[in-house]
This record gives sequence, C-alpha cells and structure tokens, in this order.
Amino acid sequence: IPWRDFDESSYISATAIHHGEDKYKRNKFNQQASDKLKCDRPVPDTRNGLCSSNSWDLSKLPATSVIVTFHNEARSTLLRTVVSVLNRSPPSLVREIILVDDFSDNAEDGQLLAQIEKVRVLRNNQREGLMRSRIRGADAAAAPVLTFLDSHVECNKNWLEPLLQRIADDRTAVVCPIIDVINMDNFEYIGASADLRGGFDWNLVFKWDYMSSEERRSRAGNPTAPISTPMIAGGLFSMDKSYFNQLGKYDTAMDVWGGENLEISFRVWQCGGRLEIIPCSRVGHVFRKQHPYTFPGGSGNVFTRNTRRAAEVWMDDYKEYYYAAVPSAKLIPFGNIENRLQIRVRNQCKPFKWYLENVYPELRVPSKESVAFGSIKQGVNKCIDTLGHVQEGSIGLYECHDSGGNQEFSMNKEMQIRHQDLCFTAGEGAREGSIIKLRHCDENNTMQKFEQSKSQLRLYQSSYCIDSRHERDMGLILSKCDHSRSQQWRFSMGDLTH
Ligand code: UD2
Ligand code: MN
Repeated sequence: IPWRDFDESSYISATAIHHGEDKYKRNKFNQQASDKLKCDRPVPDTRNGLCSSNSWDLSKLPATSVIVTFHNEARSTLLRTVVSVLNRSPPSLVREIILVDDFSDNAEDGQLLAQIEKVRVLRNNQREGLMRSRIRGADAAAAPVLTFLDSHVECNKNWLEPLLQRIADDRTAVVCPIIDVINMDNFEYIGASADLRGGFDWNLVFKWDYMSSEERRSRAGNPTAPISTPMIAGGLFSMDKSYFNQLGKYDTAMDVWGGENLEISFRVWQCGGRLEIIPCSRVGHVFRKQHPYTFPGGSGNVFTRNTRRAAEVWMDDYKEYYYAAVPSAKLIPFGNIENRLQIRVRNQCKPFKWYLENVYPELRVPSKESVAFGSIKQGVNKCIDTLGHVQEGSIGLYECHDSGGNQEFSMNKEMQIRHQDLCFTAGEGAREGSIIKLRHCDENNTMQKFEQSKSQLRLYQSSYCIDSRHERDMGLILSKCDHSRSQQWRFSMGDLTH
C-alpha cells in the first residue's frame, strides 16, 4: 500500500509511552516527543541556497536500494525514516527499502511496515550487530547502488539525487550527506555546519574536524563541491554495490556497533576509492548520548575489539601509536584477520603511510625521537595548554579538547617537553615557584630537562615537579615533588619507547 494509507496511529500507539514511564528509558531519546510528530512532518531546507538551482537528468542516474538495520528502534522514528525516503526521493531512483530487523524484541515493529510500498523486511533470528545486518541487506539488494541509513533519520529535500549523481560520475566515490541534527529531547530539526569533515585522533575514535579558515575561504566560491573526508561517521552513505562487494563489504567478525566506519574508511581510501561529503545532500539524524541497547560482550570490549581489527589490518606499524594512546587495547584479543588481509593484497591497496600523507595530513604523527606524545592530561578533563602564548609565555590548564593545537606536546630523548620549537623551561631555575615558560629549545639547557617519574614530571636532577596548584595566578610552576594531585600528569600517548 502507499505509505499514505498505512495506519500510522495504531502502529505508533501500540508501543506508546505508558503513563508515568520514563520517556527516555527505551530509546535514550524522548520517545514521546517523537511519537507526537507525523511521519511526514516537514523539515526545514537546510541546504546552501545554491543547491536549489541544481538539476539532474533522472533517467541517467542509477537506482538505489536503501538499507536500514535496526535493533529495538522506536516505531515513530523508524516509520519516519521510511516515509522520508519515499516522500523525498524521486520514485524511479528508489528500488526498495530493505529493513533488516536485528532481532528486535517485538517482531511486529518491522513486520507491520512490510505492507508499505517498496518496503522489504528481513529479520535476523539472533542478534548479529549492525555490520553483519548491513551485509545481509546488501546481499539482498536488487539495485546497482546501496544506500545505508540509520533507523532514526529524516531525509531532506533532494537528498538522494546528488549522491547518486556523484556515483554515476565515479563508481569509486563513497558519498555521504551532511548529517543534520534532530534534537533528542524535542525532535527539532537543526541544520549542521557545512564546514566539517570526519577525522580521528590516535585513540581512533571518530570526531568532526573543522576545515581550516584557508580551506573555508577557498570553498566560499564553490560551496556545493564535494568535501573529501578522511573518515565517515558510518551510518549514512551511498556506494556502488559491485564496488562494495569488490572491496570486501564489511568485516563480518565485527560485532554490534563501532569500528566499522574506521575500517571501511581506511579500506576505501587505501584501495583506490574516495570518501566524500556531498553538501547539497542533507539527512537529519537523532544523535544521542547513550546506547539504548545491550552489548553482548560488554560495550568497551566489543568496540575495542572491532577497532583493533581495523588497526591490525590497515594501519601497518602506525597501529603502535594507537596502542600507545590506548594501552588497554592490547589486552583485548582481536581474532583472526587473515581474510581481511587478503583483501589488501587482492586490491593492491596502498600502505597507511600513503593515507596519512595524502588523505589526512592534519593528523599529527609523533616524530621518531618522541618518547611520549599528545595531550598532557590531569584528572579527567584538564589538559596542559599553551593558551596561545609564545616565546617567554607561561602555560596553563584548559578543558581537554582532544584536537591537538595548543594542547599538543611531545617529549623526546633529550628529555625536552616540546610544543613545536618551544620547550618547557624552568624560568627562574630549580626552585619552589619557578614559573614554567616556553623558550626556544636548547639541548644544553638543563632547565629544559624533565623526567617522567610515576605520573610526575620532574625537573631532571632536582626534587621539583611541574605543578598546577597556583595555575590561576601564575600558570604552571615548579613545586617540591610530593605526589599531590596537582603534580599528576598523563600523556595521551605515554610510551613510545619500544
Ligand atoms: C554511528 C553511526 C552508525 C555506526 C556507528 C559506529 C551515524 C549517524 N551513525 O553511531 O551508523 O556507523 O557510529 O558503528 O553515522 N543497530 C543494529 N544492531 C545492533 C546495534 C545497532 O542494527 O546490534 C542499528 C541501530 O538500530 C541503528 C544503527 O545500527 O540504526 C546504528 O546504531 P546507533 O544509531 O546506535 O549508532 P550511532 O548513531 O551512535
Ligand atoms: Mn544512529
């Protein structure tokens, strides 16, 4: 039946929030706010104005199968995902919507939607996780292009055409929309910045990176051009189906959630394809802070295992920087990766060094001389920060932002703690209260030599440690080493000595 004839209200009301029930309990977003909205509610057109003058010859675009995997998704968000696809895509371009129900508690959540035109429902008979579920959907897909979506999205106006156009132009382009934000509390649809791309630090956790101001300036003349991105968020993208198969789909040994976006990103770039964000394509997604579902195996372990598999297959020796940043990862077994390594050989994929130099030059690589690298953390979220100071400036603490810049330091074999060509220096010598200053590095300057001892940073051959106790007035200073909290420091990559 056409989606307009689907009985939305009885479908939604059957799983409504009960009186007195926590609205966030089941989905970790406000289900009640979602349930109140119609499945075809309007959303603001968040595209750059220039996008509306685009036009496409639909007869020349390949059709796509849309694949949505879900585990215990709220009915209202799942239905809105489906309806927004049907409602905002040229019908000729959507061959089918494949819902892969990853063993949700209630089989009817998916099954009832199979009445709707173009919707096919596949149900796993055990929990498989999103990677194997997406592969199942992809294998069943009839169209030449695969489009993966999360189960709580809303596609915006003309979201699909520019994605398919790009793939028609280049079958090795793997393309994403800009992901707009659907507020998890009130479900307001909010346009996201067009100046972001996907990246990561050595902990291999996905993050958004701002384009440099230079790059933003150069894009100003051509805001609709594809943005090449080192990493994809993972949930929303289109890819030529035969190319997806040729490059090895996903790693079927990954479970539940996480790491697969890292893996497919390395793989696509290293094996000759490219990842792009297409700014004229916009899809909203409900971002939330917690997982609403269980992690068979424990969320930390599963995520780390998946991430290790990606690192072990694709990162060559650079994986050591990951282990230096996340030492506990070494303790999680990652299983057999033989068949994934074969994909590298079969597709003659490039080394990780090539990826770093050509795709993600912004990711700082510790120099060979470094024994420790990255941010220098105190407690949970305070980091040493140059505060933008230069030569002769003091240093202080700031909330950790995990994006390098003024919070990036390295320690070398000469025992210097460097920020670019400036070194931490005991400004007034080895004495109580001596302010730590940024001065030009000089190997013969003994006031620039520090030792990591336990988690203290001690001025070499002295009994004074870097201390934040008077940070507000003086910045960081030297103070008698006494293991107090204000002397506890941890490099994000603490041990590069192997
Ligand atoms: C982001 C991605 C997500 C995925 C993940 C890393 C976006 C917008 N989202 O997480 O697609 O790449 O990072 O793995 O880029 N699901 C299952 N089975 C499971 C667990 C989840 O089918 O065992 C479904 C779930 O219902 C949802 C999708 O997988 O549709 C992604 O899960 P999520 O929305 O909890 O993840 P998210 O958005 O935090
Ligand atoms: Mn999601």
